[in-house]
Amino acid sequence: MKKFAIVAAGLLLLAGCAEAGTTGGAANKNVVLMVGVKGDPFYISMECGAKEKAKELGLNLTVQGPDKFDATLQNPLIDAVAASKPAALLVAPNDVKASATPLKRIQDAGSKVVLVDTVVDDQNIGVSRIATDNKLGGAKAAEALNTLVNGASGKVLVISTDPGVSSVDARVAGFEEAVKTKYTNFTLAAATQYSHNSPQEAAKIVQAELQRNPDLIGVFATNLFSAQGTSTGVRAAGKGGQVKVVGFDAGPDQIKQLQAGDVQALVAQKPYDIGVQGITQAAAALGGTTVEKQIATESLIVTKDNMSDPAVSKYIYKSSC
Ligand code: T6T
Repeated sequence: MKKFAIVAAGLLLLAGCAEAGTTGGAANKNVVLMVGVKGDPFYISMECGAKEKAKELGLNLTVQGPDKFDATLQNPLIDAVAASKPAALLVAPNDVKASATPLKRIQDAGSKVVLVDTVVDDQNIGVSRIATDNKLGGAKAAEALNTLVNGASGKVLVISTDPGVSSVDARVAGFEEAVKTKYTNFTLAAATQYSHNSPQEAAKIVQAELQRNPDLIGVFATNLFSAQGTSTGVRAAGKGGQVKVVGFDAGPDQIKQLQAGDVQALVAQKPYDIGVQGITQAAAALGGTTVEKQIATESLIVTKDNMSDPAVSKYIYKSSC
């Protein structure tokens, strides 16, 4: 019995080595998480989940990311990671098209690629794709905005980051579709405006739009930085609380803005869960077990009323693990 247990443990150990791939006979347990941009509480929270799971599975995780959400900055980092031949790469690509080439290169070189948060158009890239159901999140934002204005008719505006970012593009699509089909009381004041992920730019955009359309009743800002800037801009224009703001994400500063009444609803994602799933799927790919091709994670609406509920507050993003 004891002998059998020792043999079984030995086999498990070998299976463990095979799981993480091998380089030069030694087990390669190196996994890299390439985030969309450094210092963003969304990605920090994802990193926390990934770290926790990697520790549990005995994988070595390192985290990298560009200083700006920009494929011309992220792509060379992906190539540099490829040179270190990690067993797996978890990556939030900066652009649906421009990120594809370096990702194909690292995948062809043998690293398992798992897309987290954002994707590329090329369906051959990535053994698994894990992201919030962003289209649904956009529809939830439209519903929240409609609730905030009590179903009133009026002009609304969408402020996003950059076209070509899969996550925010899907949120815009979900919001616009909901406006077209369900919340027909809303009229889009203008085409979607792009802040290039800069809060300052988002603040400028909304202030300029309020000059052009003083009767604007609401704004949907599609991610953390555009939402922070939009809320600041609405307040600076003297319309805080009057023009309703719904923002995506739930960073610590966004929660302060919710408390202050500068934003009325947030669509919080579950980045920690995305990180856990990212590592889980990478380990499955390395171990040759079943990999889930596509995983859609949930989002929830956070307001001043529910933000202190532990079932909600546990999803507020972290600025460190
Ligand atoms: O909204 C998240 C992420 O989902 C998106 O892809 C990029 O922006 C954030 O990181 C928030 O800043």
